[in-house]
Amino acid sequence: MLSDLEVGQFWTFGFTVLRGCLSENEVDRLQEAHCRVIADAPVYNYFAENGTRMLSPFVQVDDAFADLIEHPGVMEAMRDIWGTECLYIAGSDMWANRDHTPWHTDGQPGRQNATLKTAIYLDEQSKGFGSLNLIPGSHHPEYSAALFRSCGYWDRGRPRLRLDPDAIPGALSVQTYPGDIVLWDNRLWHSAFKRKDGQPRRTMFIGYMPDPQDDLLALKDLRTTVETQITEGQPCVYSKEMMEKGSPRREKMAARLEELGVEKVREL
Ligand SMILES: O=C(O)CCC(=O)C(=O)O
Repeated sequence: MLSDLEVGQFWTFGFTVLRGCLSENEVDRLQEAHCRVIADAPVYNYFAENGTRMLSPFVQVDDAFADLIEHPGVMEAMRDIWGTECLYIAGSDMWANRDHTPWHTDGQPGRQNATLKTAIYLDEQSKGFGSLNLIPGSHHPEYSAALFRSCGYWDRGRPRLRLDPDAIPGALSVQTYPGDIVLWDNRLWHSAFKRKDGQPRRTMFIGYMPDPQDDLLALKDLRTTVETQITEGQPCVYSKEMMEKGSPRREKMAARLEELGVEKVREL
């Protein structure tokens, strides 16, 4: 359970690190599955042609990945922070990343509603070795918009910063070890750079939104966010197999999405 101070820090700074959230067995299982699956994942040449591989969505490919969605440690932390359940929004991506990911925020700078990501790493990550870099507090809409208006530009429709990537005031490199999970509001401005040892960043990201309850604007945002993830490659939030193999927690989350009027939650 997160302490009151940890919850307060999340609201203030926009992230928390769940240390040792995954057991050694869970990490081993993920490493094995990642190794097996990433070798055949599509090459992703968005930034450069250097062999980055990325699979999105990835959770349906192996039970080890799908089990991350409702991991009890993650669910509990989100509940501690929001006072309500958080819901999987069908966004997931897995990488062997050999590129710099420049400073950016996910979506429009200054947006109001939070979306969350868990970041799961298979190696130790630190400054110079592929860590997630964050500007603490930059998820607050006014801060985010001010940063972009004063120091930003659009790159092929995506918001970036014109600042020296290595010298942004207040930026933090989040050191993690296998088993740690970073839970963060992905309105935060963030980046990650190549590892100095030439190895790829072996990472997995999964997206959530807090249950909107009776907030009609948040509800519309949730529906739109999930529906934009539904494509030919992912016709439903949960595949038939995922529903068959999932725990009661998965059934509960799927049923709640349906209750909220989200379409194409499960394969019939
Ligand atoms: O490349 C990375 O590791 C950072 C990931 C990221 O930017 C994102 O998930 O939006």
